[in-house]
Amino acid sequence: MRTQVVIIGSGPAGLLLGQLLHIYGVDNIIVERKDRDYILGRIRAGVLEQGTVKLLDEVGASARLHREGLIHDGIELVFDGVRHRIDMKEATGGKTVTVYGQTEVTHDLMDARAAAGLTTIYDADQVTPRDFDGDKPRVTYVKDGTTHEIACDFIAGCDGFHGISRQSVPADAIRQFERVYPFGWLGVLSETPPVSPELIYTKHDRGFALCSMRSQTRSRYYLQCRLDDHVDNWSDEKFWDELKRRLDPEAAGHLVTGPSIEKSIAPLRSFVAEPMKFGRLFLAGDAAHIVPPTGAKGLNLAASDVHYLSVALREFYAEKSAAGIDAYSTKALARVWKAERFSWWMTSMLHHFADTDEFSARIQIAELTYLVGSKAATAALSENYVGLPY
Ligand code: RFL
Ligand code: PHB
Repeated sequence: MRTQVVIIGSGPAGLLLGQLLHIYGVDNIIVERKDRDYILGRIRAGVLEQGTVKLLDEVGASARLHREGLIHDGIELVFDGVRHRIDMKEATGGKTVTVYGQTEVTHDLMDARAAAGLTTIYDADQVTPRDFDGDKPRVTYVKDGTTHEIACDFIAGCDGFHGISRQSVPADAIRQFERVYPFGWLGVLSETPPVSPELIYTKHDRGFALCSMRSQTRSRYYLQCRLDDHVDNWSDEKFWDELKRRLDPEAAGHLVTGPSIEKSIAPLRSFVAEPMKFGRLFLAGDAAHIVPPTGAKGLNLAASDVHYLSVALREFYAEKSAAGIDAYSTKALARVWKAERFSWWMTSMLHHFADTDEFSARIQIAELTYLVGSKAATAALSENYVGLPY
C-alpha cells in the first residue's frame, strides 16, 4: 500500500488532519489501534474555541455542531462562596466558545471521513513509524495476525500521550518538559439539566469543582480528587454531596442530581515535547503536549496543530516548497506554550494544594479578587479562554 500521508491515531487530531488534507487534495490513511466504538465511548473535552469550530466548518463536519452546540458568552468563577461572572464576549470584542462534546466532534469527523470514502484501519496492532529520518518513510502494523506496510511521504503522529510516535524518536533528538500535579479530576456525566446556563469554575478549601454540560439535558461535573483515589470510592450520592459542599449556596440549591452514566478519574499534567518534527515524522495534539483540563485547551490545541500542519503539507505538494513543513514545529510550539501557560495558571489559581501555606492561599484569593475586579485582568483571561489567534 502507498499513500502521501499516514496518520497514526484516530482521535480528534488525526481525524481533523485527515479531512483537512483531503480537501487540500492530499491522500491519507489513518491507522488506529482501537475500534470505532471504543473511541466514541471516551468522554473528554467539551469546550470549542471559535478557531476549532471554523476548522470543522472548513471540512464540512459542523452541521450538527451548529444545530446542537451551545454558544457561551461567559463563565462564572466562585471563590469564598460568592459567584462572579466573566463576560468573555464583552471582554474580547464579541468572541464566544461553543460547548459541544469531543465525543460528538469525533463522531462527526468519522462520518465525514466515511462519506469521503477515506481509509481508516482500526484494530491495528504494533503500529510502527519507520525510516522517517530519510525520504522514504513507512508505517508497519499487524492486523489479524498479518504484518502490513504502508509506504508514504510523511507520517503524522496523532496518537495521543501514550502513542508510539513520540516514543519512536531517539532520546537525544527530543526534549521533554513536564509538571505533574498532586491531584486528579473525578468526572461524572449525568442525564440531568445543567445547574446553570454557563460553566461554573469553583475554588473551595475542599478542592476545585467544575459544573459543565453537554446539552440542556446532560451535565458534566468534575471534582478535584486525590491522585490515588478510585471511582469505586465514589458512589453517586457521595459525589453529589461533595459537589454541593463546594458550590455556592444558590448553585447547591439548584443542583439536579441523578444516576451517573459515566464516572472516571483523570490525572492532571502539563507536558511539552520539543521539537514537533523529526525528519518526515510530525507530532500533533496530545502526542506532543498535554495540558491540565482547567483551561479547556487540550482538544483546541490539537486543532490548531493540525491546522498548521495541513497548511504546511498543502504548500509542500502544491508549491513544491518545504518552507512550511520546516517551520511547523516552531509555529505550533509558540501557540502550545501560551496555552500551557494559561492552563497551568488556571490550575494553580483554582485548585487546593495540600502543601499550601497560608501566604500562598491568600495569594490565590488575591489573584481571583483582582481578576474579577479588573477589566485588564478579565480581558487577559477571556482572550486566552476563547482562544488566541492562529
Ligand atoms: P487522543 O484523543 O488521545 O487520540 C489519540 C488516538 O491515537 C490512538 N493511538 C494509537 N493508534 C495507533 N497506534 C498506537 N500505538 C496508538 N496509541 C494511541 C488512540 O487509541 C486514540 O484514538 O489525542 P488527540 O487526537 O491529540 O486529541 C487530544 C484530546 O483528546 C485531548 O487533548 C483532550 O481530550 C484532553 N482532555 C480534556 N481536554 C479538555 O480540554 N477538557 C477535558 O475535560 C478533558 N478531559 C482529556 C480529558 C484527556 C483524557 N485522557 C487523555 C486520558 C479526560 C481524559 C481522560
Ligand atoms: C467539560 O465539559 O468536559 C470541560 C469543560 C471545561 C473544562 C474542562 C472540561 O475546563
